[in-house]
Amino acid sequence: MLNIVLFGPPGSGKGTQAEKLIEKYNLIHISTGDLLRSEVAAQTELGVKAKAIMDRGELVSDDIVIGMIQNKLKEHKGVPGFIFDGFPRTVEQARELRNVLETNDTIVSMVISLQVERDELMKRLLKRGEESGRSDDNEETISNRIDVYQHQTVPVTYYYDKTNIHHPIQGIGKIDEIFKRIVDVVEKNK
Ligand code: B4P
Repeated sequence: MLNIVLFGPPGSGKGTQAEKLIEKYNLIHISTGDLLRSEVAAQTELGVKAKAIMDRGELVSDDIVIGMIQNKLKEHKGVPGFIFDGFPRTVEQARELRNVLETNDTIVSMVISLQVERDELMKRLLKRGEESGRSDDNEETISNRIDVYQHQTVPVTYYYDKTNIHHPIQGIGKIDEIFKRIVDVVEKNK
């Protein structure tokens, strides 16, 4: 199986590049952000709780997110692989991902980490906020999301640095150029 973790700060292009990768490699897309937003839209008990957390730019609890991942993996047996977009975001989530994949006799094949600096992230997400009206794409929440990323999510890179599957990629430039950089890494390492 080809299991790719797409990693990077909010607004680094994970969702954008995931769409292109699933088409090229026929993978199943698992975006924890999208899964949480559908719970919010359906106004489930989980969605109501998650919305308040997401609107502050904080992370939803590991238990909830890991449960969602386990359900998705169960739904899709015998597929060529998965793209994990926005997951793992904590070291605990990274450990659990490893365990749950191991139970399914597979592993994370590679972690592709998009590198984009803070000013560019702010610019992109403020623009998306104007266009999509996403309630967490406002200046205060974006700034907190980036801080949360620095404190809680960057340690995940140290976790993967101990392996040889972590590939940092320059995430600034045209979307197709960045996609080409990612495909080069996937082709060399799959
Ligand atoms: P996510 O939905 O994962 O949101 P995100 O980090 O903003 O990334 P996204 O994929 O949407 O943006 P992208 O970079 O593609 O998370 C939202 C919230 O859900 C979190 O804050 C948290 O509360 C919760 N959550 C999600 N997963 C969780 C987890 N595992 N644990 C706990 N909580 C969790 O794109 C951004 C914009 O940039 C787009 O408008 C795009 O068009 C543009 N763009 C992309 N590439 C570009 C380029 N090269 N140049 C210019 N613009 C570009």
